[in-house]
Amino acid sequence: MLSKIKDKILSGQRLTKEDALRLFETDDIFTLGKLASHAAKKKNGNKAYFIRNIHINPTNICVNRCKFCAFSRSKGEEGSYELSINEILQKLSTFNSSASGRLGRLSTPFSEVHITGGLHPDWTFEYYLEMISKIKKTFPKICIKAFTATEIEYFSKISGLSITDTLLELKKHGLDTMPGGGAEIFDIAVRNQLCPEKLSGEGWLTVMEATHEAGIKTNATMLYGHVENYGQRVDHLLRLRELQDKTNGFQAFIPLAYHPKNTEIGGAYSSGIDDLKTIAISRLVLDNFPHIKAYWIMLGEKLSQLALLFGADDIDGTIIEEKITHSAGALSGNAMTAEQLKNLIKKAGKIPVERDSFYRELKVNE
Ligand code: V47
Repeated sequence: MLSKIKDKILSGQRLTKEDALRLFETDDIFTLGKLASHAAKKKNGNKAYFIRNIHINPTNICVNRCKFCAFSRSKGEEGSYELSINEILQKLSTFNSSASGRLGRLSTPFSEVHITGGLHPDWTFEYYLEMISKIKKTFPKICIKAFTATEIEYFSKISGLSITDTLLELKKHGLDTMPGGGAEIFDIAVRNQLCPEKLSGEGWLTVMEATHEAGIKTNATMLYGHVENYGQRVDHLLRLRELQDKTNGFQAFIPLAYHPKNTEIGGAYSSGIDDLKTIAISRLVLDNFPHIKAYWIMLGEKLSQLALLFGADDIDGTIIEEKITHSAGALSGNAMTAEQLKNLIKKAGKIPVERDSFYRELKVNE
């Protein structure tokens, strides 16, 4: 019975760790969906957001070898790649031009480029600064959402700058916002099992705190469905909620469904019920996050549409080229047009709102 939790939600009270655990253990998915929808409506009405964006992964060469990652390669390994700055600019201009864009007129122009990649052993911090400043110079209207907290910590190491100075340099060269990747699961035992070389959970939170203090908005993620238990998911959510109380710098939370193909830990895809549950509970627990994103690349086009009825108010964007999830056996496509995204949202009974990287509304399709 969820009646006590239901009363709390309807009266706007904050959920506890025990409440969150209880919600993960319930089979009453319809009640969960209704409650999360109620919470989502209180925040964003009947609106669901999307963005015209493109993902770019400058390299898959990485000094870390996270056991859930099928994308990374060592230097010189078969399948490793590095993009030059000119190649990145070329990709952006190809996809940004309505004449030659793979998806034609409907997908252009982009308002955001999302950039993340491996921790390259040889690239310098100056190379990354040059990368974003050249992108900004060539495409001044495109917001640059780039680099995870893990990359920021790596840049700080290779440059010898403090985390804050690293962030301020990036900001000066054109960084607008940051994605939420690299969070995985904060719990130390799980992290040691999955990615022992990676920045710790505390480290990730510390970098995000500094990022928010530097005036840069970010997202947050949680990779679920591998070896973690519900308690460790709840711990992750509560740690994010605590930091958001302090900084208010997170824009969206994105639960990332683990994909098992070509990874060292293997295992199975998450179930649709677990995906919907995790979206709904995220919406209910993270009462201080403005947005919950159903990332259609990982959930699939159809389940992300359904997630809009389970507390999500954002389905990400056009994407165009996705490598991280597709290396691990994504079942979704690589790109959707703005028209397709709008259609998914409309058919879920929501109002499609095209947004920019800061959730400023560019076009509301009543
Ligand atoms: O940090 C890696 C995850 C993340 C796998 O902020 C995997 O708007 C599933 O963070 N199965 C990168 N997930 C993606 C990411 C992201 C995506 C979309 C939007 C935003 C945003 C952020 O992907 C990594 C890692 O947590 N990941 N391998 C895998 N096998």
